[in-house]
Amino acid sequence: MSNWDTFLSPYKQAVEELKVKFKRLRDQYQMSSQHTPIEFVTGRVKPVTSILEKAARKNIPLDQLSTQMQDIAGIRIVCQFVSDIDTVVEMLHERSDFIIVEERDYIKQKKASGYRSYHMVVNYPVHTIEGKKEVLVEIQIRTMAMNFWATIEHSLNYKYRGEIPATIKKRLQNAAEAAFLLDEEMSKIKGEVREAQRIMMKNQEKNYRS
Ligand code: 0O2
Repeated sequence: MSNWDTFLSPYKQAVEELKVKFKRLRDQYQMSSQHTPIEFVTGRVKPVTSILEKAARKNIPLDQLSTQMQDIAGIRIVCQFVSDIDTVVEMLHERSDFIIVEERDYIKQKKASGYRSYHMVVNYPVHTIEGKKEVLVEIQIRTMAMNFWATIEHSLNYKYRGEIPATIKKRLQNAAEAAFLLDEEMSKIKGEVREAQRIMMKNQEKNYRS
């Protein structure tokens, strides 16, 4: 690849634009005092070293990165409850600013590692001085519990270069089960939690007005 900055520029633009759009949705829910299915949104462009490592691991020729590597641009939408993930997925299905090309439900079908998350790959058009360019963006939708587990597991994987010792792997699987149970328990008191958050939000508004 002769110029990574040029290649990655539309991906950066896609991440910036989608972050703004999804954060705005969260703000709109908050303004209307409704429960927001979006707790927070993050995004990143895959670092060049990770792109090269993944391309080598998956045998992807560098001139086919734009069609064969789906997560060069990544957006993460983190929710409070598992049911919020369904709401977000439905919302994304309704949008007309991108085309969904693939969906992977690692919540119904968790990975062997214990990883749970909903992945949606979309074809997103960015408008540049050279015209319209479509890029693939991977949107990961997960709960805070799923995110906590994935973040920890990701750093351990990094530390052990993908070869996590068996004892730690076992503990991670236990932790994945605990995160699953946490999501289940929270779902059972979802109504209570939402009501409490609604009251808190109303009080905050009152404090601002007085
Ligand atoms: P990053 O940016 O460091 O997070 P593969 O890369 O082979 O696992 P594939 O087929 O490209 O997977 O697509 P997949 O699994 O739908 O998405 C890959 C991304 O999902 C990973 O990106 C992670 O962000 C996340 N992910 C998938 N499996 C796991 C897992 O077992 N543990 C954790 N912590 N995250 C996972 P990268 O490439 O790791 O990059």
